[in-house]
Amino acid sequence: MINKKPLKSFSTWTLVVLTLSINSLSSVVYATESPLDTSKLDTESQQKHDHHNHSHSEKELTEGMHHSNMRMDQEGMVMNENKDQLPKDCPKISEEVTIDVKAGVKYAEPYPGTVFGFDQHQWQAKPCARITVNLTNDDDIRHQWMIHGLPKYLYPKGMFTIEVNGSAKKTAAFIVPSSHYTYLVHCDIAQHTEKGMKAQLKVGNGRGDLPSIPGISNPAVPDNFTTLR
Ligand SMILES: [Cu+2]
Repeated sequence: MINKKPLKSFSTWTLVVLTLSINSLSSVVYATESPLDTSKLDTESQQKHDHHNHSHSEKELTEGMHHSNMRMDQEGMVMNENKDQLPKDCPKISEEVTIDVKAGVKYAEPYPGTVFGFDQHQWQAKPCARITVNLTNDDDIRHQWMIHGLPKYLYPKGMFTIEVNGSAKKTAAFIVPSSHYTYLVHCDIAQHTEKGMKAQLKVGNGRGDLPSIPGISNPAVPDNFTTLR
């Protein structure tokens, strides 16, 4: 009995220690392997997910370029550029016109009541001219040179747009049709049109002046600061 008891207690102790060791060992193994496995899986699935998203956005971008004729990068965006498709009423390109235009708050200074501006507010071109626009943005915000009223079979929604994000320059070209017309040019960022970023492109004889072009025409609805008495 005396011999057996220590043996029994020893064996019980050994069993406890063994069990504890196995438990802690397995939990160590579990603790080291399990999170590794999980993180590995997470990373893999994340990579797959990222890859999926990446290819998806690339596809969307390509589709966008195809459908709306848009190219974009970190510096900005060009929509509906047309360097070579002649409008159907134009037998050939009549002349090459280059418009170097600057955009920024400093160009609003000569025009009271405006905040944003272009350095020029009017341009001239012959019917069927190819016009290359170099838009330089001197501000740290977005500005656009957006023209409306072009033939919709060449320019979706009748628009051609250059947008520059912050201080940079972007170039793109378009071809005007044969009609004599005055086209509206503006920056469509909220409040910029209203606060001075409005201009006109006259093709041929044009069709009069558009209202509220800084330095060119009076506003359609003038500001009235008369105090009510
Ligand atoms: Cu703007």
